[in-house]
Amino acid sequence: MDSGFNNLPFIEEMYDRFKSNPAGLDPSWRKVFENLDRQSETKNYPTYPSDTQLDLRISDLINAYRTYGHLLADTNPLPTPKPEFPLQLRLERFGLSSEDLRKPFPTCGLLSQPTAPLEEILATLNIVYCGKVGVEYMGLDRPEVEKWLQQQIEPNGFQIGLPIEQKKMILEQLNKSELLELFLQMKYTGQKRFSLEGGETLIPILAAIVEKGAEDGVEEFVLGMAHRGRLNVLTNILNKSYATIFSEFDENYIPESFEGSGDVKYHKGYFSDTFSSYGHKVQITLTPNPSHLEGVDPVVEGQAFAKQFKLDKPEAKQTVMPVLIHGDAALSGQGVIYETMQMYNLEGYGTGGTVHVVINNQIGFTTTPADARSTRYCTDIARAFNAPVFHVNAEDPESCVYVTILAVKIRQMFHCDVFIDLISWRKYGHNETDEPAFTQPLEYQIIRKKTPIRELYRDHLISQGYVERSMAESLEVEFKQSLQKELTAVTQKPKTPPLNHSPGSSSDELNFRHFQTGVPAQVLREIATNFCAVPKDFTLHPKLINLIKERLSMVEEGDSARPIDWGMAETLAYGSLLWEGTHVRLSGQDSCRGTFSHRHAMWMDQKVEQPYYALNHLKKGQGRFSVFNSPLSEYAVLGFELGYSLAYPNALVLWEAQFGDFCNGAQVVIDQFISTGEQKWGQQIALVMLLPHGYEGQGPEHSSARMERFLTLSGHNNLLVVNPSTPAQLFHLLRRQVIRPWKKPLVVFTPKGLLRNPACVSHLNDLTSGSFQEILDDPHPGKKVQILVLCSGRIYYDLIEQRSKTQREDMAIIRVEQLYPFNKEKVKELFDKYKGFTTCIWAQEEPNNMGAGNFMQNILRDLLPAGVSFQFIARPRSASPAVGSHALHKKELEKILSDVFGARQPSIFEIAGKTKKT
Ligand SMILES: Cc1ncc(C[n+]2csc(CCOP(=O)(O)OP(=O)(O)O)c2C)c(N)n1
Repeated sequence: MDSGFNNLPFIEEMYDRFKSNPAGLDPSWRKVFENLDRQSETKNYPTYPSDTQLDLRISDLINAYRTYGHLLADTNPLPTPKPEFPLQLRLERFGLSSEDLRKPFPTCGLLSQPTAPLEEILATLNIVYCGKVGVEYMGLDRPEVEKWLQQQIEPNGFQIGLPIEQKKMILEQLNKSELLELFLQMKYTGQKRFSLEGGETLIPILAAIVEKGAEDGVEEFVLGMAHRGRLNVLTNILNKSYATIFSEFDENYIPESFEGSGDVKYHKGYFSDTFSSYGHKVQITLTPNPSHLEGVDPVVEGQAFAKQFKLDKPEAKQTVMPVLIHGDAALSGQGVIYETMQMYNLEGYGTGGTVHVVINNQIGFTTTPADARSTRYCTDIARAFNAPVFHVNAEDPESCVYVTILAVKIRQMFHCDVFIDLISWRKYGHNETDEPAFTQPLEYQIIRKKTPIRELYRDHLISQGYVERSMAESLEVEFKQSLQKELTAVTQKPKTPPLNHSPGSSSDELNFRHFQTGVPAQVLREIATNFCAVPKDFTLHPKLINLIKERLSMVEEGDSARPIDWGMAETLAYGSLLWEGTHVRLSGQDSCRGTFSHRHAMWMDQKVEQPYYALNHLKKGQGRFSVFNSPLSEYAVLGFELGYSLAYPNALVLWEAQFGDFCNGAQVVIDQFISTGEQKWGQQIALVMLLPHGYEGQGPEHSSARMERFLTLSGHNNLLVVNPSTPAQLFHLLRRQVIRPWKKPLVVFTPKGLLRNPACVSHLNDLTSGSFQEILDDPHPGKKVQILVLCSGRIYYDLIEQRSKTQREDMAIIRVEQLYPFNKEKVKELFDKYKGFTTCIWAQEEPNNMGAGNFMQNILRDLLPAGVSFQFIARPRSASPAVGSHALHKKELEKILSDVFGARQPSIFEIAGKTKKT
């Protein structure tokens, strides 16, 4: 940088020129002196007492520039009104005035010489902190970052004199970035692509992340981003071929098999195994994302964390780096970012820092920053997590690359998040067919006259003698020709008919194939013994001492005195999978102990408050068990666990809601990722969701996990929706999730009161053989069955209790354990078994418009033999999922039971009206 550092006569000459003819002076110098003059105008600002030491005042002045210099930085490529000179930087504040400009002052380490004229100190501060980069890094409670960054930038500002090869590389990246957009605009006019134009410097930034990251030990990058610039990133960073992108623009394009029914091209993911220019091998994953902005963020973090966990080495966090690319409006508006960042330093979730890049085009669809946020910067969330932020002018690609190098180093050295706020503009409307001048007429008058960044930079390099115009122009021509060649090849390639394959449509034979998931009694005993062995010198809570004894006796005494309860069956499911070498991870609010105190996967030493995880002490060579109390978030934590599971498909990964009712806080993850990921993106998702569900009089927000919603989302065999009613069923279900070679997301409605219901138990024998059953026949049907009651979950226990009270012999009570996919054949077999029954009831505890009833009744009505009437018995239709009063709750349950047990033979009229005609 031609700064004139340490050159007082030069600065004095510039100041004299400024005084006589400000317009004739280089703008950067003009700014320095304008600021000085404006400072001297300041009145009425508290000053330092006159006897305050000079070096203290200067040191405070320097720190003020380090802290607030960004407020004056020239980071906006669009013309903006000159900012008010910040009070924090006014000379008077430091007991100084323009009279002092030429007087020598201590430099306090800013310059190499011990003293310098005040104007030289100020010129340096302006160049470093008020140039094309504004940096926020002071006061973040990261003194080590402050010191390090000052060492990097204070000698030279944000320019490092990049080698000529690197300058040429930036030019080449800008060429590829802008010319690709121009080419697509020309060939596919009117098709949406969410052009990067105005923010093309993103490509040199991402390339620098990969280059610098690889140099600093990163082997794998996990990226998440929205639609803007995605095609550019796919091709120019992940090396997806231009030909593939062109073929996706073809109006007759039909996705190939692995992509399912597919998604729009600007949502797709990609994986690339490549080399940095220095020959470092790197893997780059761009995670597919839905339209829902920022929803992908926690998924990326979960993937990165799982990859780090798998590496199982101390430097794992340095080896895998998450990178999130945001839009400015989304970054400041979407709460999931806060939830995601809240995890950055947590043992079970922190990935060692994320590099964030903001394509800050200063608009969100048609909404201006003034309407989009209350904060000064779109990045102000960074302050909450002490993350440094570099605001950088997109029209200065070299500064952009330099801040990227610094950002990567900060992440690698200090393990924190860091933001690059790429301040840019957007060439078109929200998409290419949108008219931006409806809402931003003046801004777009300016934007339409803007010179592309590529041209600005090319001309800068030419003017500096780094490249010749003819060479630069021939590079452009060559690239355009190569794009044309690829396009011609695509259009001439004969069309192959798409494979008639839809990945979600696994056959019934596959869906209902049973896997032997039992575990030999001897192994279960060993697991229980080791699990229940309290380490020497460990002080267990007295109640847990009893619980552990009971748990051991459940397995040791076998089928005799003590049956197996829910908590033990769950523990044995995890324990047996760990025993077989599978990694098990469970996370959720208060999941270590379990909200209902049934799990106790972590014991706390009562004297020293140190945790102990017995499931990690089963045997040598076992799988690793991780259990974490999550932050109080649903959206980000479920997204995180989904990402983890995607990156670790052979592990048993479970997310638990505190109550199933709260899972709608994560509805975007459920709707946009879990239930649709396979069909849209060909993802094999093995994640398990544990959702406590059940009507026990706890009111509207502690009763329902909204089973009906999961059933509405079910289609194309995308989900397993299960409501297991016995400990053994849970045991086999969790084991099946790992043992089954193909993966589907598993939604499990889990019990609350049943955890302690003496009727809800299993026996050791139930765990030692067999498999999960989608439908459970009645173990004690009546002698002359007339009425078949089908139900799911905890109401079964109310029904059998009532049956035993009423001693009814005309009923069989069948449990639908797996609601989706529904095993019709098994139900038909039971209809045959109870041939002659006249009434079929679907009984549920949820209101009539909720629960599984509406889903089930359509299926059951189709399957029922002719002449059998059908009744749907539930709580009355309701807006709120459950009543608040316990007394009312009991009355409602009594009504359900009396309806079921008062069920009478239907009239001929009812049969004709309500059953399928044959
Ligand atoms: C969660 C969510 N809400 C609303 C939208 C609709 N939407 C699509 S783009 C957009 C504006 C995004 O602005 P910004 O984040 O600045 O990114 P840009 O498009 O400017 O790159 C909106 C509101 C969405 N996709 N996701």
